[in-house]
Amino acid sequence: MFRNSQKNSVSVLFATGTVLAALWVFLSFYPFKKENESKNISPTPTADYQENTEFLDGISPVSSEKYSNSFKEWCQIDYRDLSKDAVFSEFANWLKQFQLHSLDLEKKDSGHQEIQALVSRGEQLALRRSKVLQRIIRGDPRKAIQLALAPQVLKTLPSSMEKHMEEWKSDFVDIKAMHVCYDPEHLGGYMNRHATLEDGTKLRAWVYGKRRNLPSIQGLSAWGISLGNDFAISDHPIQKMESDLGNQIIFGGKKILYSNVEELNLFMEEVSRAEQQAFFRQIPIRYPKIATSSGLTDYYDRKYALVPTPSTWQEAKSAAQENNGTLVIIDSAVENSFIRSLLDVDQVNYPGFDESGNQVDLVWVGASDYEDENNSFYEIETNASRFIELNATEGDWKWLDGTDVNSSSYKNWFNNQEPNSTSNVNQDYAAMNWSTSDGSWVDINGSYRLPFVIEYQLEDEPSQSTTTIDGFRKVLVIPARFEDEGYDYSGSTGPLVNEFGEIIYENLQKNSYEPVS
Ligand SMILES: [Ca+2]
Ligand SMILES: [Ca+2]
Ligand SMILES: [Ca+2]
Repeated sequence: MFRNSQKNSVSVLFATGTVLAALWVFLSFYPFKKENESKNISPTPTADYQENTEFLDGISPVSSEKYSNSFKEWCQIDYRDLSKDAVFSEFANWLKQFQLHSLDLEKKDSGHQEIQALVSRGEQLALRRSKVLQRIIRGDPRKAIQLALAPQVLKTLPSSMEKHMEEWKSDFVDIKAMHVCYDPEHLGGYMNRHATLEDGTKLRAWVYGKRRNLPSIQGLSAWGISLGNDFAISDHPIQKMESDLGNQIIFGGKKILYSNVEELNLFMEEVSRAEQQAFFRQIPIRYPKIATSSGLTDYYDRKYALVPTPSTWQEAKSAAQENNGTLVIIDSAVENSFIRSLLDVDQVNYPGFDESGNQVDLVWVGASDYEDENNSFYEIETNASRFIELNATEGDWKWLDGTDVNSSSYKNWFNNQEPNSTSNVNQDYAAMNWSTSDGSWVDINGSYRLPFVIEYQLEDEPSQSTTTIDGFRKVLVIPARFEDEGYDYSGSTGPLVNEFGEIIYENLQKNSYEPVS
């Protein structure tokens, strides 16, 4: 019996060994086949362009030896820095030359030999550069965005180079993320992402930083550069711009003006909150919607109203309700400094008065610890008001939407001294002291007469601005385009076109683009 079972064990071992050997043979060849199939980029960069081209189109001996067994898809994390590749400095030198000559270009015959040579060298460099840049997009999208030429420079290049140059994109995209890579060297695996743009274009998406774990999501604000089918997406939804026209951002492909840093910060916070909510609930992102022709100032003018009329807290609460808003509910430091900035700008116009009629630097906000306090709270989802019993008790403060002030992640009572109504039990209403640098809060008697701030929940689609200028509606689109054209083509008589190359506002342009002679 013992002998037999030993013999059986030997047979089993032998059989297992055979299977394992077969498996080993299979695995040794299988990945080679897969890697040959893929046109992906070698993880081993070299400064030499010729070698790089080989890598692009096939599989280098180094990469096959080192990586053949590890994965079937080229992985981002195997990338090594290519940003110092000689082609970038060569291209920069060429660009300098080109810019020097471009002034002469129009004067000279386009068949001029010198110019032809310059352009043809530019085309060759652009092709070389595009192959390296495409690999950087895949390996280090952040660096790729940094290396990209500014849009105004790209526009000046000869059209024959266009197909080799990166393109700036800003849009709301749908992301599909798929897990594709498991292997011992990449334990976390590897995500393959595609972005579908609003016009239906589908691009391979490359992410980094705060968006390195970007999941499938609809309606993501994305900007960055694309080259071929690759799209390097910035890890921030908002693209800041330097512009002669003032403070400007690009969001979802639209230029938006803003007046001060408080507006921008609050918008950035609302945007990131919208993303977090969508990621968490796995629903399409619902960003605050900004009409094309209106800036952030317009948007926040509709979202918050500062009412200067000195009013008791009850009067202020009722006025807000009557307007389908609520006395402002402050749930972050950014919102708090925005509200403070509303008063800061023009302090003298917003006086408040205490019980004895002395002037004070206070503004009502929507919080109370009075136990009979309630609110009728307008909800945008139902387009109806909801009655809320705040259930506050002395010292247990509630915002007018029913949330608890003291257990909120943000609160800003003055210097640990407020609220201090234990000895003065009738201090049951909150106000911001806007003369303090951080806009801290105090509790006071509701009979103070103060200015107040109403907060509205905005509709998804804002009412469009119908301002009429010279008989044209929403003509504000035009100045934004003028900036584009004027910046790059001063003196150009070219027509103003939309993104499809169609001439727009023809009547207006006749006057605007008449060449000055
Ligand atoms: Ca609020
Ligand atoms: Ca109190
Ligand atoms: Ca107090």
